[in-house]
Amino acid sequence: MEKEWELFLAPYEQAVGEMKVKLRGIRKQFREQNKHTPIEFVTGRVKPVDSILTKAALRNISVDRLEEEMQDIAGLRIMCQFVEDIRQVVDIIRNRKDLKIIQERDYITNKKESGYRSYHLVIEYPVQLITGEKKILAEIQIRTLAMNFWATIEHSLNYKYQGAFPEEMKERLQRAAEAAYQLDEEMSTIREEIQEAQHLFSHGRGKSKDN
Ligand code: 0O2
Repeated sequence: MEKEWELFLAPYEQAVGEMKVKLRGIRKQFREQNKHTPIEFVTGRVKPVDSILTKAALRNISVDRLEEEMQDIAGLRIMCQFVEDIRQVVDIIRNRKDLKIIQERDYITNKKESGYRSYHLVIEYPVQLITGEKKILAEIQIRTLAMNFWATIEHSLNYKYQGAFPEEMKERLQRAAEAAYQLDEEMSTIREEIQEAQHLFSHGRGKSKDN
């Protein structure tokens, strides 16, 4: 990678690293207190340079306006077991003092035409550099395991078809999204029983390992 890009992306790398630790820390606290954790697992990435350039061209964002106009150069993803957990995670993030929520996009109540469902937060996050503080934008996507399964599959197919899905594939994906939604609904109805079983299970065999 060119030195200039490396320097530009360094604060984003730092932010993603710090946020992963912090979000995983939330999960750890729930586990230590033997409570159901609304966070199943966390991933994070800095958008690759070629994806940044493709998206910038697509959205007419000039390269010297990336900091202000591209909100997902730093991206975090939080996976939850149940739809109800998503609300709890959003509330926890809202109450944090180390970041500021700039925008919320609720693609759960208002799913995208593709069938995509997730809750998006755009945040402003301050990183401490040797030159002082720098506030950067980051996007946090919060979704259930079922929503993540769908989005991951759809994303790889999207890559193959470059967004131009044949009609039949589009319909199949929409049906699969509906099935994922039904799965989330079913799991929600038996949530209390599942959580009770998980509680007993984790007590019986000691704490599960972290990822
Ligand atoms: P990548 O490869 O994940 O980084 P807009 O699309 O105009 O509504 P914007 O600014 O793109 O708005 O933000 P949005 O929609 O809140 O978030 C975009 C990101 O959400 C995408 O990033 C995806 O990660 C995810 N996403 C949005 N729609 C879909 C979808 O239909 N399918 C899947 N699989 N993911 C989706 P990027 O940059 O597109 O890609």
